[in-house]
Amino acid sequence: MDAGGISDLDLDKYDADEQVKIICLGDSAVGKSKLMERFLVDGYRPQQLSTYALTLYKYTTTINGQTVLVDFWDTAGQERFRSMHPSYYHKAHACIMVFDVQRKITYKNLPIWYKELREYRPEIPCLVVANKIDADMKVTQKNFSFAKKQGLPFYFVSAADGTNVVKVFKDAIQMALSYKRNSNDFMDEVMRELEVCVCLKVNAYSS
Ligand SMILES: Nc1nc2c(ncn2[C@@H]2O[C@H](COP(=O)(O)OP(=O)(O)O)[C@@H](O)[C@H]2O)c(=O)[nH]1
Ligand SMILES: [Mg+2]
Repeated sequence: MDAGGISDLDLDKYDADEQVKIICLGDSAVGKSKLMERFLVDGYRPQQLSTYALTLYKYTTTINGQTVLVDFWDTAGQERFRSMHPSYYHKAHACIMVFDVQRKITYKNLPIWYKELREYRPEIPCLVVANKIDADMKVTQKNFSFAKKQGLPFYFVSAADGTNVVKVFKDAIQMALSYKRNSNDFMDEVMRELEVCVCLKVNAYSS
């Protein structure tokens, strides 16, 4: 498997028509892993990839008659350094960005995560998730303006009692799919290769 987790072998193995990669970002202990586990409860097959220090969950679902294989990528501690390895972002189609309503600092750090995300994936859909609302329902009255300012969808959730968890993940899969279908990723790659070729030619002529 390549670093993007996308391979035709996988599509065959899971008999899937399409494959998307969804990543999770946010500070340590905001509940990223719990959220994934909550969504995946029975059907998940975690795979620890030690080289990349992450856990990969494979999930299949049917959307409009098509089998979609979703690779959910979860961190394995690297987020402590407030930065992820580029391979984590590589070919991701959507991002779920999580903070903990009980710890203000995790909300304040969202712009750091968002900036890094946009350096690698300028266009992918990003969903902002306020987790642990079970601890204090009053927080849902509060105004967390980061998502609104950036024009991103926002959800109050609880991995502990399950509030909105399925909704967030289903929305993320839908957004990842429509991004993949409509994006210019493929053309971007072609253009980049062309640019490299042109550069090589220029160099060849100038020497
Ligand atoms: N009360 C409450 N605790 C949660 C919730 N989600 C996660 N936790 C707790 O927060 C801690 C960190 O969760 P974890 O999923 O490991 O966070 P990660 O580091 O972001 O992956 C654990 O002790 C969880 O039990 C939630 O929705 N409500
Ligand atoms: Mg975790």
